[in-house]
Amino acid sequence: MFDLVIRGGTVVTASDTIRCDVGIRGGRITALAEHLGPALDQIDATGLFVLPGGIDSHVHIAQPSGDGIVMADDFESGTRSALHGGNTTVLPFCLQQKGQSLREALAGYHALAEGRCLTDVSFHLIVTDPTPAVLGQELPALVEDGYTSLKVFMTYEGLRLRDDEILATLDAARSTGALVMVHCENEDAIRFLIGKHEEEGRLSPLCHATSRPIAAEREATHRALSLAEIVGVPLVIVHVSNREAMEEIARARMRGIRVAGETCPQYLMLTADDLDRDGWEGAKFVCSPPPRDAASQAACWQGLEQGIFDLYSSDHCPFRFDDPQGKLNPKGTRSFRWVPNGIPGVETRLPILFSEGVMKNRIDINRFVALTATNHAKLYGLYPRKGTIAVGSDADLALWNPRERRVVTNDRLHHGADYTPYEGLEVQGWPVMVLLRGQIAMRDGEEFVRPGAGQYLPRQRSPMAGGSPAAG
Ligand code: DUC
Ligand code: ZN
Ligand code: ZN
Repeated sequence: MFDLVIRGGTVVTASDTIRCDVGIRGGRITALAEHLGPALDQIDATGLFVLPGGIDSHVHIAQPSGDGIVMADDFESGTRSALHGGNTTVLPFCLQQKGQSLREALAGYHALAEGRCLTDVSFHLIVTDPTPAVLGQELPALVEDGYTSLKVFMTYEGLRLRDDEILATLDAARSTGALVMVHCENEDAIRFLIGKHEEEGRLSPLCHATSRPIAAEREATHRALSLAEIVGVPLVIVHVSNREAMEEIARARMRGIRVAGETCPQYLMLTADDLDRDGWEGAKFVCSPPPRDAASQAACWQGLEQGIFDLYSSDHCPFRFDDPQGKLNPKGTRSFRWVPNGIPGVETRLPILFSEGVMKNRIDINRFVALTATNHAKLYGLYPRKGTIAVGSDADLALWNPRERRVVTNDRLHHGADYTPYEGLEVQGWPVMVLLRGQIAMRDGEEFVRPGAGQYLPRQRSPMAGGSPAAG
C-alpha cells in the first residue's frame, strides 16, 4: 500500500517524458508504473506535467548587504516564495565576514534558517578571508561535514579576493574536493569607471550598467578560468550575462578545463534600458553583472539551448524598492554606486523559462528539467536523492499546468520585496501543486506546510570536483 499515488500525469525527467503513475511511501518515490495499486491518498494529475521540484542553487537570503541595507527576505519568506514558484530545494549562501571563522558564519545562518524553511535548504560558503587556518583547517573539515561548495568574488570591496588569494582558495578546493563558484567582474576596472562616472556627474541607475561593462566580466571570466587551469581545478562560472563571457567558457572547455556555466532570468528578460527607466525606477533592475542588450539576451538563450549553460538559477537577491533600507537608501538617492545590487526572482524563475523557453520551442521540457533541477542536484552533490523522478528519490515534485496563463504581478508573489522586475509579464505555465518529501506543501496557491517543514541537506562532493555520486 502506498501513502500516496499521483495518477495519470506526464512524468518528465531530464531524459524522458512518460505517462505513468508515481507511488510514494515514507516521503520517497517507491514505484513508477503505468497503473499503480491502492494508496491511502491519491492525486489526479491528468493533463499536468509531473516534474522534479525545482532546485535553485543560487539564492541570497538574509545576507548582510552593507550599511543600513536589509535584504527583503528571511528564510521563511524566501523559501515560501521558492515553494510557490515550484521549488523544493534552494541553496543560499553563507557569507563569511572578514576575521570570522567559517564555522561561526555557518552557526549564524543555521540559527536564522532553523525552524523557518518551507523548502529543503543547503548552504554554499562565501569565502572572503582565506587565511591559512580557514583554508587549511576549517575547509577540509567542513567539506567532510557536507559543505561541499564555495563562492569567491572578484568584485565588491570587502568581498573580492586578489588573484593570490583566489589561487590559494582554488588550491584548497582542489585538495578537499570542494567545488568553487566564481563571480567574475574586474573590480579595479569597475572602481575606475565608477570614479569617471562620478567625476562627470553621471549618477543615475543606468550608470550601474555602464560602469560594469561586458569587458570587465569577460576579462574576469578569462582570468578565473586561467587561474583554475593553473591550479588544475574545476569551476562554476555563475550568472553569465553575455556572449563574450560564454566564449571564454567554450574556449576553456576546448583547453580541457572542467567548467560549468550558469545564467539567470534577468539576462534573458531584461536589458540595460530597464535601468534607464524614469526617475529612480531603474534601481529596481540594479544587479551584477547588469542586464545587457538584446544581442546578449539572444546569446544567453543560445547558451541554454546549446549547452554552454548547465544551470539556470535566479540569483534571487531581494531588496525593497520604496524603502530607506533598500533601493532608496539615503545614500542611494545620490548615486547609483550606493544602490544595493540584486533583484528578486526565485518565484518567477520556473514560469519564465517554461513560458519563454518551452512554450516558445527554444528548449524542450527535458532540457527545462535539466536546467532547473537535475543539473543543480548533480553538480552540487544532491543527486539522485534530489533533482529527478526515480525509485528511491525524495518525492519532491512540482505538478505543472502548462495551460495556466498568468500576468506576473507583485501582489501575487510571496517574497519580501515590494516589486518584481517582471511586473506585467504574461506567462503560460504555472505550478499548481508542490510536494516536499511526499507531503503536499502547496496546492493552488495555498500552503499546507509550516515553516520548519524544510530540512537542511548536507551534500556529497560534486562529481565534477572528483566526488562520486552516492550509491543507493
Ligand atoms: N550580484 C551578486 O553578486 N550577488 C547578488 C546579487 C547581485 O546582483
Ligand atoms: Zn555573484
Ligand atoms: Zn548571487
